[in-house]
Amino acid sequence: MSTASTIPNLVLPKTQKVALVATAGATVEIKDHPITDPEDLAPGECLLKMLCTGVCHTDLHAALGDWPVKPITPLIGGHEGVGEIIAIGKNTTNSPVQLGQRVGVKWIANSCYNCEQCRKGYEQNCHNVKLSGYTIDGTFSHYLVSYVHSVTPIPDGISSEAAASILCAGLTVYRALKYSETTPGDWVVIPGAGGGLGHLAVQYAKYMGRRVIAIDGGEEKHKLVMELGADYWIDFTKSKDIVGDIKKATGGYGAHAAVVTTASSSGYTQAIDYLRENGRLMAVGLPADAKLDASIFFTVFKSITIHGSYVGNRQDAFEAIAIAASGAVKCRYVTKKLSDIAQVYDDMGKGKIAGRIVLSMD
Ligand code: 8ID
Ligand code: ZN
Repeated sequence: MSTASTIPNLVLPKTQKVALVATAGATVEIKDHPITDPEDLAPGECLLKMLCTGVCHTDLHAALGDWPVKPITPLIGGHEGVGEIIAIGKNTTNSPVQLGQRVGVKWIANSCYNCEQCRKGYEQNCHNVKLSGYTIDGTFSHYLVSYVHSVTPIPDGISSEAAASILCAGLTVYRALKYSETTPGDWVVIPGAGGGLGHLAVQYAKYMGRRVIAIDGGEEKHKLVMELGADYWIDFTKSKDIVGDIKKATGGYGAHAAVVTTASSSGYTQAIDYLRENGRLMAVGLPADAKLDASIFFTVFKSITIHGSYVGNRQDAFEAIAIAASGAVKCRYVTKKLSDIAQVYDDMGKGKIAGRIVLSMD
């Protein structure tokens, strides 16, 4: 009989604190929760001692239960966390990660790697997918079960706090830019540029040599995106003509791509109008219950592509983390405690957060 392997002298407390939402729309609360016994880990599973986790707007959608696909309840949210592997399930073979290693947990907690979508590299669209903090327990916890074949190794040279939000926000916008079919010098519009995803999108886009038109609201976000290298700023709360502003910035032709990272449908408005011919609308932000209002005539007439871009696969995560670890992309975050989460959700719902909030598990 084989047993689980653990780090030396592992002693686990009886319970842990987690941030839990009892039913959709209920206030998030800090509760005691059991910790999985390493002997109960299935082959391929590992137990992580969490170090920190980012808070994504998706976690707020999950807590509110406002999407057409519903999360489990009671829900432990969170899907951009970094932890240390403290146990690996018995009979686990060919583990690419080791005890004591620092790894990241993504929204895509695990894929089967055998279905048609996985075989094609679309692990995020796996028919048997497990979603962190949505269909299984997430990173708003001190101890978490994860999967050795799906976690993302965190390289030395990047802190856990700096790496956390790359695992969702960074990876997602990195992939959207990768598939935007733009080339260096091309103009990319980023509605939501001052938010968690958006401020990383500005940086990945600049790293890839694109010119960036950042759209968001308020002076704090204006200052942030200009510091991060945006070439042009539009305040959506003030502009009377966003299409006109974008045409002006791009010599009259419009932008080559838009990576829409807002949580509100208003960020999608007019994208078809401000893209130039053969432009790409990369749909990333996930407003609840909204329809994309696009002119069919101009979508066809201008040969526009509308591309839904959903997080990314393991390779996208490796690439996004490697770029961040090189120092080229830096998450702008403020560190808070897990117990601050209700306030974080409140601020997020009001659009008050520039960059990201990362919760420390200390
Ligand atoms: O795989 C995916 N596609 C994916 C992955 C992760 C997150 C999608 N998301 C989704 C989230 O569920 C959410 O709907 O992306 C959206 C943005 O997530 P976030 O970056 O974590 O949210 P945020 O930090 O609140 O930033 C949103 C920004 O949008 C601005 C806000 O001011 C904020 O800075 N904004 C809004 I609300 N309306 C805007 C508008 N009309 C706008 N900016 C420009 N124009
Ligand atoms: Zn996310």
